[in-house]
Amino acid sequence: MQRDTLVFDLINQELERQRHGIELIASENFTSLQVMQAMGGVMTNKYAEGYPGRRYYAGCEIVDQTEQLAIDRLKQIFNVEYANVQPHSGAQANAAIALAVLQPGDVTLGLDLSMGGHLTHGSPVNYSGKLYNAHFYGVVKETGLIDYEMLESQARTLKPKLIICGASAYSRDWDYKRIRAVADEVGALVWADIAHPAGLIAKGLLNSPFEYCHFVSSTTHKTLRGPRGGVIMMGKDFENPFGLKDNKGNVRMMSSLIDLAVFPGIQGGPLQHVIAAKAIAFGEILTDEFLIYQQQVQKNAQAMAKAFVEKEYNIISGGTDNHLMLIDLRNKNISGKKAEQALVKADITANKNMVPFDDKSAFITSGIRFGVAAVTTRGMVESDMQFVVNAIDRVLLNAESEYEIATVKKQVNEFMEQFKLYPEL
Ligand code: DSN
Repeated sequence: MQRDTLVFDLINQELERQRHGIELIASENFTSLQVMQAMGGVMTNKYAEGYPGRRYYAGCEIVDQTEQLAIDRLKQIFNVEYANVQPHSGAQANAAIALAVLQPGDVTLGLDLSMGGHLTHGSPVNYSGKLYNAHFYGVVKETGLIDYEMLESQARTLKPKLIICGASAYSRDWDYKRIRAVADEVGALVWADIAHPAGLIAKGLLNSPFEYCHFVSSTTHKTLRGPRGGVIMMGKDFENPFGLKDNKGNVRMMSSLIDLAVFPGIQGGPLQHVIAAKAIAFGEILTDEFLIYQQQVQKNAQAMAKAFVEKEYNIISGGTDNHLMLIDLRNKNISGKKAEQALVKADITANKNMVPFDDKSAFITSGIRFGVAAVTTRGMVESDMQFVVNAIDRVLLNAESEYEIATVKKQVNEFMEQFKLYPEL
């Protein structure tokens, strides 16, 4: 078959874009070469509906072993009793938890998308807001911190079946114990979506949700630095308290209900090449090297936040505990959209983001979100954050000047030469 040079040329152009730019999208990272190689390998050819040892197809003896390795390593990383590594993405993991726990019309309580939450936590444009009766809590206007009092009073009034914690644009740690206390009071289950800070939690640098949250979902490609995908975990398996039944009318342990919700509930054949890559990434996470990486992520985020504050940027909540920060640009007289567009011209990639109590639409926004997981993988340390913040500041102050932006782009490309990316490719 003739090689498709058109597509491979584009893949090479993408590699060069990643090499030359400063990647600050908080949900992105760079996998190891071995993780990528597994994703491009022969396991993509295999159908394996079902679970290890219980498949609907023949010839699964080998993929059974990679999937079991991924499960065992993930359980070891977070010291949990149950793990499902089949969700194709974080959104799929979240859909499976909802399917296992909720009936259409049930009440849920999650962080508002416009306050840093996620689409799958009840947004009206998502299945989670269309199928379920979704309600929200927010952050305190003055501090930018989760409004636990609002969460508690909403929970007491609405009596949700499921309380959702976790965020896409929140830079502080969570008080899972406090959320569980009100959940127990009102008879709700608690689900933590740790897609963003999972890598920091894995290495003990942030609070662990497992003691207090019945379900935990995550993506595997953000701070966990694995392939694009999702996982579901439970610290302890338990009999489902609402007496939910499977399709044969049997009350089952939650682990069985989650397994059934992933397959056959919302997915068909698992992506065995991605599951093999997850197993490799989870092996990497178990090393001491990964602890050093996560410590550097936290140090870099704090150094970046400090440099922004020194330049009078308004970081929501005043700083960061994790790998990201959300900046309100209103005192800089530039919208999130305009900032994103100007930065990308200088080969700095970040995403516009609504800030709490934003007066602009989700397409324009008053904010921008920065994360340091990817640049830390490239090898940047605290002292490099000053260059990065100086470059961003110069672009935002001169967003209409093609000359200034071109000058910063040249500096960025020269700066990134020292941080090698996939030298083998
Ligand atoms: N889109 C991801 C993020 O950027 O945070 C969440 O799904």
